[in-house]
Amino acid sequence: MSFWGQIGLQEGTSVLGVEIQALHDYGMIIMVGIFSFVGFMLFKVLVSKYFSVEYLQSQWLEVVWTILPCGLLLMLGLPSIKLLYLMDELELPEGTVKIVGHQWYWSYEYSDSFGSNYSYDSYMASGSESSGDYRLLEVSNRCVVAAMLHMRGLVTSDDVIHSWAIPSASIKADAIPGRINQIGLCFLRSGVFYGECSELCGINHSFMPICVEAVSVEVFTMWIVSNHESNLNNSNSMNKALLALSLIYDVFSSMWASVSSVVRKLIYLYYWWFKNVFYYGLYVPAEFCVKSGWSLLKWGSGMCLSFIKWVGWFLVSPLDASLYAVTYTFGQVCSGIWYVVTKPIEFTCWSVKSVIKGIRSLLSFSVFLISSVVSSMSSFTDDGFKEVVMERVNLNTFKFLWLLQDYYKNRR
Ligand SMILES: [Cu+2]
Repeated sequence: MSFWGQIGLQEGTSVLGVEIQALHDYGMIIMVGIFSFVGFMLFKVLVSKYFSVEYLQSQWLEVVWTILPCGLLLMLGLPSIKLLYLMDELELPEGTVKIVGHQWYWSYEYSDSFGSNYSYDSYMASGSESSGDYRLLEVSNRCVVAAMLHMRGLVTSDDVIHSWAIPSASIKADAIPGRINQIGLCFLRSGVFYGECSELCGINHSFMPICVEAVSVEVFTMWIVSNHESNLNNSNSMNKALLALSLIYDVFSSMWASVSSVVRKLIYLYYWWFKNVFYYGLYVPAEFCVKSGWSLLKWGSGMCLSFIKWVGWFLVSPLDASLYAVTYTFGQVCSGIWYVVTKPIEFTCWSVKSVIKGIRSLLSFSVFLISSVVSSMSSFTDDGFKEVVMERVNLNTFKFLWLLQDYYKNRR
């Protein structure tokens, strides 16, 4: 949460929050640089006494001061666009929290893969200042999520437009009646994070705070399971079996998805290897060598054989053989001329084709280069951090699924 006298943003508490705040710092560095440079030049122009009546144009300078701002704009815009898309990218979340805005409180529902239909309302806690809590920020029931687990929030509203926001996690989603907005909830650590309704929704807009409590996966699972227990006490056994079945189906479908993606990648890798290394690197040159060698051999032996034959013929009837030799040579010369005339056209066609091919590969290479630059620029956290986060999220996912599975196994 924010404190008195705080100038910068709140410290990032979610995976994307860290990236987004780093993007802010990165943008600020570039913009401070631009402001300093432009300010310095302006100051220089105002106080400078140097001038030249002959220095009227410079093409190169114009090219530079067109390209340079374009590059700067790309450097500012591309990481931002990439992060924007990453924020909407939510593939196979482990759990879902439905967040519904009301006039003037929030309600949270946990009914996705947990097998429970648990929901509760979250009002602003009254008299929070006297109990030592944060004024106008503490709530009666907090939204509980698991830290370092891939979760999602579905935000909607019951009446007017509200907005569910946690500034430290860089989350803000409008709660619109009749629409569902999706947000990723992957907090980096356990803790309590505060926010407020961020869309003017009526007279008590200021008094519907948001309070998220991120806990460890073990605690979260225990909490979900205990809610499920209390829920099940009111439902029949048929329901229980259905819920267990749906859970098992979820586990198997996610396992199947990961296995099939790995197999797909392996097949693609094999195809790529076969096509590029085996086919172009080994097969095509070998085929060329064998084919051309064979045809050269055939041609050479054919020529030798016909020459020996011709010599025999010449000894028998020199006139006929000489006449044949002259016509044969003439035919060869004509075909040579034909070859010389048509070959340049063929060569031109071939070179045009190759140039087009070259341009195409150059374009695809530049697209590849730009995309790799974008992907390297949009990630501000180092690879070590990302690896740790991935490892922890994977571990927590397994832990979560295992705990739930264990629970259902013991229940049967
Ligand atoms: Cu509001």
